[in-house]
Amino acid sequence: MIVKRTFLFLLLLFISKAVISQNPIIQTNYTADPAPMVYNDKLYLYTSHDEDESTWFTMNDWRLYTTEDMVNWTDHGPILAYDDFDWAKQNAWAPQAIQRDGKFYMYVPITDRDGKNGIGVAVANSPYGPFIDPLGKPLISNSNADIDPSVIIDDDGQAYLFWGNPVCYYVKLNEDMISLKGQISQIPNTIEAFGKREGEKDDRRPTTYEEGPWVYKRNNTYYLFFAAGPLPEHIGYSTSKNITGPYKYRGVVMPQQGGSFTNHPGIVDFKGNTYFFYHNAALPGGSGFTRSVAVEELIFNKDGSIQTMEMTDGITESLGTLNPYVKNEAETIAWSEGIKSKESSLVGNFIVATRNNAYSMLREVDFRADGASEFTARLGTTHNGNVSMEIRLDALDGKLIGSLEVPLTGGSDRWELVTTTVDKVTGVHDLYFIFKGKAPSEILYFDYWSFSK
Ligand code: FUB
Repeated sequence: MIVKRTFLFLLLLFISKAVISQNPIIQTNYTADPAPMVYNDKLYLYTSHDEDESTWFTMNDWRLYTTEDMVNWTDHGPILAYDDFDWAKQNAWAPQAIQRDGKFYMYVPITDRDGKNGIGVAVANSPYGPFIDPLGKPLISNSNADIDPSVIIDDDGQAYLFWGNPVCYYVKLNEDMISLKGQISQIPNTIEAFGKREGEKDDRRPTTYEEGPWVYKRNNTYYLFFAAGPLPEHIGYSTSKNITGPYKYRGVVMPQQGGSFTNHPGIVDFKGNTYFFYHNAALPGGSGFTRSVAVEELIFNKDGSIQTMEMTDGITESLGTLNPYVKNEAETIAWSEGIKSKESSLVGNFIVATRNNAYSMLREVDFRADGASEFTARLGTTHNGNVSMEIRLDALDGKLIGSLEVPLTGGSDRWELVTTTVDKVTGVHDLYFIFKGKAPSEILYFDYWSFSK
């Protein structure tokens, strides 16, 4: 009997965990144009940012998210904005960042004060910034095709920048990463390199190449991923034995899906796997101008070709566990609903619960064998009474281990530390914070939390 019950419990646990969707990976803001970078065993994901309720590309800044396990993501907020560049007017579009000799370089497309597209570069001593513009002018100001930079440092140390819509340009970078070495060239826009475009007569776009190039190297083969037309975009790829080509078109990586008329590839190796980041319109309120970033594992065939993939629930297996006995930021989230992220000079990044029963969830939290019995959180509300937070395990209606009343602090610039006892919890669990309050918006602010024994 006990064995049967244990089996049923484990089966239920397995089923409830198996259906958890992880895509889109960011639910607290609209994000697009994912640019992953790995540094010191951590994955840094730089994104562009669609403002809420955008009906055009209303994009003012670039955001950063990090993960160590591919399911729990920490929001570091906006780390660079177009107005950090003196010469910029608007359009903080698709970025990419790279590390060289302990410095971090972000390449970003921007429209300048004369309405001309260009590519700027910003430098920092840390992947979190602050990033500053060392040039005071665009690094690339070649043509109106100057968007969507992709940077790679080859094994011989030579850095290359690729970019462009509706053609793909490239240039070598000097070791300083902020100046060009030699002439700008173009990957010939041939059907052999990029495949024939179907269903659209546009003399400037004879091939499927549209925009968003991303160059990735594996086993001495260069893969040129790109957003491909006609609209809505799909993702295609071409390969070459030389970084500058000639490239040969190899087919579709991801078909047209997801409700956004653009898509954008970002590829990285991390902890033994290769990940393919992209965007779609999957969040509530999503559209071609309110997009959201998602990720899949990229699978190579034995011959180096790539298996075409669908947009799925994403990476549902964590690559590690999360330690609840250290300070954890409230903006570290595996999944959430009704939550927005914000930032202030006082506490940095924090989250806001925007409605009753909004929640955030973390995956694979390891309470270990000796277990936790206390929970502490830094939070606050502007509402008097009846604002609370529940702590549950493994499901939204899973075991309630504790709850706390949220103190009236009077604003997101005023915070209190609150400690409550919780039912003893041991082992590895998904952890749910569920926020209760009757106010129409912004029911509470939440900065960080930890458990203790
Ligand atoms: O996000 C703005 C633009 O849309 C990007 O630069 C393109 O790649 C497309 O995603």
